[in-house]
Amino acid sequence: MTVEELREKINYYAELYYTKDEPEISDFEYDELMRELKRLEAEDPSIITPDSPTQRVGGRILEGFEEVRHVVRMESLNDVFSKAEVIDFGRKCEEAVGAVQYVTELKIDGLSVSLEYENGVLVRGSTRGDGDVGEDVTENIKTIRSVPLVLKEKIPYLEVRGEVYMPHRSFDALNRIREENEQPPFKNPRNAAAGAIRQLDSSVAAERRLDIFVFNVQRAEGIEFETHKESIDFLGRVGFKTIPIKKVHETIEEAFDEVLEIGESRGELGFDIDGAVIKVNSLAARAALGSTSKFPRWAAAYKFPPEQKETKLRDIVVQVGRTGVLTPNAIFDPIRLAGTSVSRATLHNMDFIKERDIKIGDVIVVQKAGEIIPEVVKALPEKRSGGEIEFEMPLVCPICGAPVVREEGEAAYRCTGGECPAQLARNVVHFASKGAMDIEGVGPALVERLLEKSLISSAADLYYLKREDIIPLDKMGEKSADNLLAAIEKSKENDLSALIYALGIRNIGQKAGKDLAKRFKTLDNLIAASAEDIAAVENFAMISAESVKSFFAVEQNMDIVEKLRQAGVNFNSIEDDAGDKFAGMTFVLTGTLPTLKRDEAAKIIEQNGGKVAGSVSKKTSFVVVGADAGSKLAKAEALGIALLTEEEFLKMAGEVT
Ligand code: 3BD
Repeated sequence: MTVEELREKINYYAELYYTKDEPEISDFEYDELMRELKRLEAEDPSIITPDSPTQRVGGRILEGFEEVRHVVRMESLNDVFSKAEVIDFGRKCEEAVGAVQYVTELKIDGLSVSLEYENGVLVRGSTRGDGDVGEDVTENIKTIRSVPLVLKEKIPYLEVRGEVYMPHRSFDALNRIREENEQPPFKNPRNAAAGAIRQLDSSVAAERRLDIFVFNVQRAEGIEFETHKESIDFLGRVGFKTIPIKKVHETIEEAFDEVLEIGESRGELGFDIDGAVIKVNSLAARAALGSTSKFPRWAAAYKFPPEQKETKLRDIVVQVGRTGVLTPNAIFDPIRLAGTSVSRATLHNMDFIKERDIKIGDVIVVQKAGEIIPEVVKALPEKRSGGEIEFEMPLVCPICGAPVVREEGEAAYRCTGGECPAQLARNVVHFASKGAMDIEGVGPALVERLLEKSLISSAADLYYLKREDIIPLDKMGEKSADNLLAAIEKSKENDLSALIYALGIRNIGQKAGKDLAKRFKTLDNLIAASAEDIAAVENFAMISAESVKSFFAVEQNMDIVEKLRQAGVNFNSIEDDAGDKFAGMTFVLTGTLPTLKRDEAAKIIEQNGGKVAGSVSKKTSFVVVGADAGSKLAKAEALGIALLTEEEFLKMAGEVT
């Protein structure tokens, strides 16, 4: 088989799998073919073609996105919320242009993009932006397997519009991985898709497994259509995955019936829709109807009301969050909403329960709106039998037994226990977080497990963990245990500023940690300092100074300090503070520097009292330019900002002579 034949074969199976959803060979067989193609292309890169399926894995890393001016404006949609409004929409169309036919489409809950093809080759993919100007996200668009890189019919020019979305399967897989890596999960597929399409590193976008439905021809040269359906059929023929058009309707009522059918099926689609769109089919009628300043008069989007169901509230349980706040949660008989089973929802706080007059035993209405998270809408008091029980906040914390208080003017009830396990977890996570002791691998999940097994009772105990303690923790292999111990060990050498911040003293953030370390040089000096000494530090308020004093006045906190000292944690200021050469100056780094890594250059700037910014503006003092610099360099040149090579920069900093 020649490379061309192999490529054709893969593209054929890929289209069946990704675009038509009718796989003909197993994943294994497909992977085999891909591996072979990759091998051949690696041997001789000159044979790589733009439509090679190997070109979808991403890898290019951009500095930013270029602007794209949309030649044909990416219009909005007119939202309607009731059958009456839909009928009214139809009446207006027909009053203006006479009888028309309608089509009904799913309204995919994703983000709108434009795809442009020259002579059948994908040349650009861009976001909608404000409708006139979007961003060039071609590299990320190419990673979407159902986007054809080359069309089956090579017309001179074609621009189509589609909706990029994340299928439930991709979303679930992504959040599972994020959870394993102790990253916060995405709230819903839409947010996850939006995050993926704006990745500067396209290999990240490739992993997110986005998909697309195409729904409109924006511009075409070399072909003409009479109806929307015809244009969509054409798009399907040349290789796009299109929103299916089931039927052409003769009346608006009939079109609305299909809207309701779509509403019924929304739980079974495998992706989120937030409504249905009704469009006039004839393109001549569309042209005659035209657009308002915002949206076309020939289309209407019907938004589905959130799905609601009744169930019985069995119990209200209280959760203690990491900040000590008590949150009541509703536990109810499981119901299916928007495709998943739910039996639990937050009741937020006591005010929420009082305002809605919710009692344990009530029949309640639960809904899932745009967000994936279910919420309790109301109770139905007319369905009470008399045995319902009023909920009361516990007077003591269900976790540690310390008194619970409600502070004046606050909705929240809070646990006062300084050593409440719920707060302890938060303190340890903070201690190990980035900017604090920066111990990789110590996140909420691990800390919870360590606390559960009583392996730690404070952050300082992290330094006393033994290999044999942590290997048995689930999901922890020998390798990860060793990595964890190495990360903990390494953190002992951190600068005093990180340690001060890591202690979690009220009102003492990262900046305050740095200022205190600079002024007092050792932790013992800081402990011995008076509130006045501390308040004399530049930018320091008395209240922060008092927080420091009261922190070290608590016996348990001093125990932690002693444990840290015993473990060999560094208590001294070691950040060599090169001076204030760059005081008041803002630097922007762009491109690849010959010897310095980005964070190394940033460190030099900060140690000299300067600031590092992410983008060039009039306030930028210098731009340090490396190889392959992109838009930032152009902007600096346009604004007349001084440019530096790495060498010039190092000279300025006094690092070289
Ligand atoms: C869909 C406009 C027209 C071509 C303008 C009639 C508003 C998002 O599945 N048709 C669809 C879908 C969206 C559409 C049109 N047909 N516009 C359509 C759409 N089947 N989601 N949209 N959009 C796309 C938007 N996006 C961001 C900000 C404001 N508006």
